Formats: sequence, C-alpha cells, structure tokens
Amino acid sequence: MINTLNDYVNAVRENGYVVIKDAIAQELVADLLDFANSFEYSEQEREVLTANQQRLNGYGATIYNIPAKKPEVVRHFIRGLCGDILRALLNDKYYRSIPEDLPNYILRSVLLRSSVGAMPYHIDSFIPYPGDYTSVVQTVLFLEESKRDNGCTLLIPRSHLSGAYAPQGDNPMAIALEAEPGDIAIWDSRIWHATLENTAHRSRWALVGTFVRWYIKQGFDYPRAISEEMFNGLDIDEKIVYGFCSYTPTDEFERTELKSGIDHITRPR
Ligand SMILES: O=C(O)CCC(=O)C(=O)O
Repeated sequence: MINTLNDYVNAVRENGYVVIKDAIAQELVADLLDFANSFEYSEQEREVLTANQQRLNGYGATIYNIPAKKPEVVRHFIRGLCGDILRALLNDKYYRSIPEDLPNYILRSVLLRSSVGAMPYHIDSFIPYPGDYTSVVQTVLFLEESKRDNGCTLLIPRSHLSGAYAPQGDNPMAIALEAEPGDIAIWDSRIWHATLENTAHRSRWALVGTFVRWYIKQGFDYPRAISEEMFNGLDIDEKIVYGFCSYTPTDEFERTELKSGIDHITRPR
C-alpha cells in the first residue's frame, strides 16, 4: 500500500513511476477539459507549429505552452502531495538560499495532449544514466479516462535505472498505465515510455508537466516572456518554478549569482 510521502517518493525511485489517485478536484478537471476542447490554434499558427514540430509531438493532438494561456496551471503540480514529491525528487539540497519547504526546481513545460497514433518509446531526460539521482520528472494530470483503447501510456518499470536509451518495438515488460480523470501520474523521465494507438478515436486529454533541476534548460524563456502583470499575480513558489531565481543573466551587472535566493526574485531587465 502506498500511503505516506516516503512511499510515493520511494515508488518513483525504485519503479520509476507512481500514481496519485483522485489528486485534483473534479471541477478543476472539468474546467481544464473545457479549455482543451474549446482551444483552437488559427490556421496560420498551425502552419508554423507543424513546420517546426518535434518528432514525438506528431503522434498526438497538442496545445503547447499552457502557462501563457492559463498562468495558474503550474499550481496544481507544485502544491499538495504532488509538490511534496517533486521537491523530494528534484530539489538541490545545496541550494541554500531558498528555504527547504519551497521548490528550487524549475518548469520545463506544461502542455495538453491527447493520443492519436501510437507514440514510440522514448525518454525525456535526454541523458540516460543509472543511479538514484533524478533530474527530470513528468507529472501527468488526466482530464479524461485513459485506457488501452484510447491510447494510454505504456511504461517499463525500473527502466529509468537502465542507463540506456529506450529500444523500439513491443516490450513484454510494459505495463499499460490506465487512469481516471483527476489522477496524476508521476514518473522519472529516464523511464522508457510510449503510448498506445487511440483505436477508439475517443479523446484522452491530459495535462503533461515536465519539471527539471534548476540548472537544466527550460522549454520556453518564461522569465522574459512573463508580463509584469502576470509576475505580480504569482506567489513565491510559482516565481521560483518559472525560473525567476535561476535564469541566465545578460551580463555580470544583471546578476552574478546562478542560484539566487527569494530576496532576489526579479524580472530580467
Ligand atoms: O500522453 C502520455 O501518456 C505520454 C506523453 C509523453 O510521453 C510525453 O509527452 O513525453
């Protein structure tokens, strides 16, 4: 039985993944699903996105850069049990200028995706290595049921410890991670994972967050992209996670400290 924070963290360390059942209130899930169902890129935007599409994103329907569209979205992952698990897995214990009860990890990306074709096996840490040091974690909030017939996630338990890139083709060790709306799956991004094909043609929207240690490149330059108005509406933990303590300064007169503390949370000049 998985009960305590340690149980959840150890499950990720040992097996590479864990699921928090019923992690998010159904009203919030419905609100996010509404957004996913009603959002549409313009034809021109779609052309730009397709021209510059990463290979793996071609296997699903994707809405990118959700923080720019719903700034509060990161809160659902960095607070409560999910936030405690992320801190245990990704906080740098030598980052002493931020108190331990706050995150010092940052956001790579949050996107919405629904399965279409079968997504091939891959890792999202980009570097495979063995050992219990996690540097990239995915958090997937399911907005609809995710079953074998509508393209659920496949995972190979313990493969995050293999030190190898994911081989392609059927894997007899794979488990189908079926989930219900409101569940959050958390995995170490070294884990070999894929999705099944959506043969039911029934949508399977999920909010996919990727969080990284403070020194790893972000998916977008949030500190420079976030407006003053949005910045002023964020709490301290959100500002840290968006990268305001650890962004790359332009020169030494902007900042010399790579790991700034909470007294130096500023927008880039
Ligand atoms: O949608 C899923 O279940 C997995 C998504 C995934 O593997 C990814 O975004 O890298």
